[in-house]
Amino acid sequence: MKTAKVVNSMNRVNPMKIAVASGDGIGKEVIPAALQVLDALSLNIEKVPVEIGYGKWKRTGKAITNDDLDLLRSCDCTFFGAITTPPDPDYKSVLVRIRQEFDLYANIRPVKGIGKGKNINFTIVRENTEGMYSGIEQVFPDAVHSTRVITHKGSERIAEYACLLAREDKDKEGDRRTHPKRLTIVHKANILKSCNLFREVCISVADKHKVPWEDMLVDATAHRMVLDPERFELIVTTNLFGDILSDMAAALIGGLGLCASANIGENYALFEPVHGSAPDIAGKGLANPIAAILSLAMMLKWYGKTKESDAVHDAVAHVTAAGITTPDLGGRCSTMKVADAVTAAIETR
Ligand code: GGG
Repeated sequence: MKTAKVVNSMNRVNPMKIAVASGDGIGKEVIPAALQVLDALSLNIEKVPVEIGYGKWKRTGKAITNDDLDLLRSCDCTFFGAITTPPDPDYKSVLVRIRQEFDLYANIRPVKGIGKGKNINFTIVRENTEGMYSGIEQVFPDAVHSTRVITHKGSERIAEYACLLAREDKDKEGDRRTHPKRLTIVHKANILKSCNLFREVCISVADKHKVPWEDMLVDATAHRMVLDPERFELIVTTNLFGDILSDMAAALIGGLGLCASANIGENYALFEPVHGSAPDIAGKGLANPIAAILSLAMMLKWYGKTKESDAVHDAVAHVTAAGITTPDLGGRCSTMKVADAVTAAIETR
């Protein structure tokens, strides 16, 4: 089996080319804010705008087209904002479609407190292409069957990715990591046979890589994450469980406005804030741009620009510590004021 790379190591000759899909609602505010931060790094990056989402659906009847997918494909990766779900019974999630089309099987969601919950620091590795989001659904007159698909291959490659992450990065004291992180394998194997397969495959991959592991039922994980979130280092889990646990984890560190994510495949990746389009605050300059800015940092790291990625992280930590925050974190600053402060911190450092 081909092993995934934590950092993209494709040998590229041309400058980096990214598709920029702001999407809907606050996506249209946080993505330009993050791009301003990107510009401050003076990198040679081509940006290709791609319109997808509810706005496009209202205008054209389609939220995403094959031409849009080709445009995304013509770039190294996609920087994505947020999407509103159109009121259409036949609608298929744009994000699920992109994840499946590009086989973006690993959804990486770091949970790191930078103000509230500052000792919380773990990563959720969520399987991203199967599970409850397999897209296999049968609608009967009085019932709907949604098929949960867990495969050996899908479980093996997400476990392999998690084991790579277990040895990556620095430890809590900022030193080079000598011991791998402890992997928590989250499942519901006492009830679901599909979870039994997931659990067994994850254990055998962790043993192969000598990564210390524990396994935990998803309900117990939710309970312990609220009581003692600092105990977690790295979680690997299935699609729906990872979706739910990561939103809960976000609440422990100050909210979705801080949570970045990467959707990684063998040859392509998409980076996006975990939050949605938040129509209630859209257009008011209230949206927190930090999740989008940290997603940008994940993109730079994936591309191999580690120094620039670290600079973005440092600037965000500096600005947040200075109390320059949007109202969701108790501040009074607008989206662009926070982005301006992060830009200035990068320029002066
Ligand atoms: N940035 C994540 C996001 O936009 N989430 C909203 C979402 O999941 N929408 C469902 C869809 O893909 O239509």
